[in-house]
Amino acid sequence: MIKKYLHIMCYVTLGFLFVTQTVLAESQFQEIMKKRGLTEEDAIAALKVYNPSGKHDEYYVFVGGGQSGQVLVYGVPSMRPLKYIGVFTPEPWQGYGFDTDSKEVLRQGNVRGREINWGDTHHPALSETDGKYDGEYLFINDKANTRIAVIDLKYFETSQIVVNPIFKSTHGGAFVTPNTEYVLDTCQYAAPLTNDYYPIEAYQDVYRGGVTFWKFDRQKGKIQQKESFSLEFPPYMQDLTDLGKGVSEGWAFTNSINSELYTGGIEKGLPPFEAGCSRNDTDFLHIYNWKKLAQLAKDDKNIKIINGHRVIPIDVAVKNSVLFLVPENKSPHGVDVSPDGRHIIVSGKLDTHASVYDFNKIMKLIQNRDFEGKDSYGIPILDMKKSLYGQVEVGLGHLHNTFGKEDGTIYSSMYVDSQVVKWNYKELKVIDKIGIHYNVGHLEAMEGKSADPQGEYLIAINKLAIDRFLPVGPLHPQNNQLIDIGGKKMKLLLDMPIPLGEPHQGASIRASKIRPEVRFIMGTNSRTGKPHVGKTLAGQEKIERKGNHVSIYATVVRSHINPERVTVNKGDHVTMYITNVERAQDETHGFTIDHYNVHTSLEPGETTQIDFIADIEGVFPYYCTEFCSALHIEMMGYLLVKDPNKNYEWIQKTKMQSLSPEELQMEYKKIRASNKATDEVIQSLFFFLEEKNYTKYTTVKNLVDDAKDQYAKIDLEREKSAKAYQKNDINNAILFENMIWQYMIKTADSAIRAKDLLINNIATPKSESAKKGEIAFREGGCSGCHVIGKISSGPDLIGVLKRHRNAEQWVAEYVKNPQSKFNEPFMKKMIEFFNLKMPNQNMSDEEIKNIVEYFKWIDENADLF
Ligand code: CUK
Ligand code: CUA
Repeated sequence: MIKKYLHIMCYVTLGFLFVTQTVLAESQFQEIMKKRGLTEEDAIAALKVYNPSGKHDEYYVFVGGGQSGQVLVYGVPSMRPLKYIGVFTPEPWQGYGFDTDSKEVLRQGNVRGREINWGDTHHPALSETDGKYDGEYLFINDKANTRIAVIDLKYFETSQIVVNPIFKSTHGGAFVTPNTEYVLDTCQYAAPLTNDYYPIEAYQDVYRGGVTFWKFDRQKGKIQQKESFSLEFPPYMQDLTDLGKGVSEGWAFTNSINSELYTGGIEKGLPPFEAGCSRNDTDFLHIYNWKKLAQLAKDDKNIKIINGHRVIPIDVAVKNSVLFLVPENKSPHGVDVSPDGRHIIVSGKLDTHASVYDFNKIMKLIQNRDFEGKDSYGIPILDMKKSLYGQVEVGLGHLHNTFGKEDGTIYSSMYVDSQVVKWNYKELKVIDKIGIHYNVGHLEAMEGKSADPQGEYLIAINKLAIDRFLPVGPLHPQNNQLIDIGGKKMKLLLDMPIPLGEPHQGASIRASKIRPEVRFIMGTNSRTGKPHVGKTLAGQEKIERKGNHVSIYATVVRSHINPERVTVNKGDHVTMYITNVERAQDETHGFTIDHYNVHTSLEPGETTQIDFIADIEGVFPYYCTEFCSALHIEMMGYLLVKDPNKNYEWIQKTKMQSLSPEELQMEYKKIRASNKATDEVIQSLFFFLEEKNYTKYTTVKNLVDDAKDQYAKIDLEREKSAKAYQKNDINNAILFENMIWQYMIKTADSAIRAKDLLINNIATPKSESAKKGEIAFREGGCSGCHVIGKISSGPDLIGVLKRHRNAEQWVAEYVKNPQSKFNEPFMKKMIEFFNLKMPNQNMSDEEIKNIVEYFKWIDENADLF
């Protein structure tokens, strides 16, 4: 088996098959497997998930971060984490909750005036177009504090938080309608919809559940609270929801766990809540038409206003035939509508059967008004048997479902059995089962809850990790497991520990559908996407005082903060606007003022605002918190807070040594000369790039733009330097020249990267052998003396294959045994010229062969170096 596999590997990766190589690779494989105690299956799993450096994943996965109140983003199949997005919880790396703009978003989540700084994030939902994921927005709920957040996937940042105006607990969110008109969130633990007190005895009469329809405006990227509304439900304790699509578009389905209307009372000696609410054999699946409800909600006569929010009462919904119930097996959890919209699958935590409802049957019963009866709130109840398509015995503790690529395929999680079960909801039969470690909750096949499931991989989002990872104390990480579902049998590929909260649902999307920005338009407020009021360009920096309010308009760029000294009075309100005037990709700066609990992350082009009262006196360094450049540590300044009523006195004691005028002149000349030389290098880089039409290659062009941005800053420094020189202020002239040099280095840095990339773009492709040869050349010691395109401690190697007769063989022999050629007349001259003899690098024949291939590639592309 492994032999066959390795042969295939060699075909794929090398493109050809040398017996010797196979044997070599095979023995290496086996050696590694033996050393690490891996089986063949392990090795295959590793190959399926491994991404070599630089290779991207095929899918993004967003998972609710649980008690971290965040959203975790990782890639599949590698399972490498990419980001934790701060949502309901302050997140210092992103400055979230530590700068004024992000605080504004976070504080939208205050509940009844109270600051809340955490969340319990469960269900991320991607925005949809025709029931398919479009990659524009992500929504996430907070179960603990009844909130929904909007994340703009242009920036991967939270842009809005809304608080539910009537529910005291929600869980069934976020779920979106097939074109993202509404984001649904259902009540979980029933309570009065007003904010008043009612005794628990009033549960049946006054406590209520319901569902909130948050209106989403895609153009604005915001939930419109005024256009949102809710539908009242009995206090059945609604749980999860799914939206109809295809044939069932316009309808929604929400299950519930407490048809008993039980309210616990363990402290009074009554049976606990869990016993009372699972007494009945069935609970209720709520079936309602959101399209018609949205129409009804527009008319004032159909609604009541509670806490300023439009609510459709149960009786109005019943009268208009838009709300029905159907029994479902007791204590259900997930409800999922099939990709074509016809089948509705309900999981039963306490039942080994999964129930498949038939939307067509449900509609027929509704049309014929064929009801089994009414509940105590007057809602018509459909007959369960007549609504069912069928039931399948899947296992114990069935929680959630996700759909596969092939028609009828569904994957379900069995919490108690610790299994993922693959079955067919059309043929009503189980196909395959796989063990999970341990106790799986949600599961997500790629785009598995959309109208367009992709199959391939599945993630089991588990509740317990137990012994899977290195122990880190009694609180264990969570375990997300990657499963290959591309073949006949499911195969476990990889475990990923999640170290920050217990994730619930995951939502995955093909990577090609996500199109994030790499930089902001200069001066953007990332939380609004609009120009920031404090946008400041280089040269516009200033400090303004109005009464006791000091506004600082600052810029940051490699590697300085402008201004570098700010003095304020104790008690001043300080507003600092900071713009990152970089345009280079990934040139983020961070900013903090020590001891003032402020921090922000500034991505290229971004402006953010920081506000604080300078209420403690003293000297407070501020600095850049992101290692942005070689002189990052130097990127700092001082906030000086003085008490205006005090006199500060000190006598200067230290006398600095200074340079003589002659020494100053010498230093000035030196830096000027070095700037001139550096500039020549830059000009030659620009010349090369222009000549090779760099604008044709987007990434190269971005880099050259970055380089030119830096270069453009030099003119101003030159002026300053010249002015200082004229005034005979040589000291400062030198410092300005130094600044010029800094900008030149930054220019050269980007331009060299651009040149390398351009060469890669336009050079003929390297053969596998040449690629290996390049590695051998770099790592084997050759590059210590030889630089391609330049004479350095050794000769330039462009054309080395033309310098000798029978050159390939000659070079091979020479590398193998340099000594053997030292007596050839040409070599004697070379040794004399460089005053060096090439050492034996002990290259293998294979490596030498590859190096010769690399030299051939160099000659083919000689004009590029
Ligand atoms: S609930 Cu967590 S395992 Cu909030 Cu979706 Cu089922
Ligand atoms: Cu900017 Cu470090």
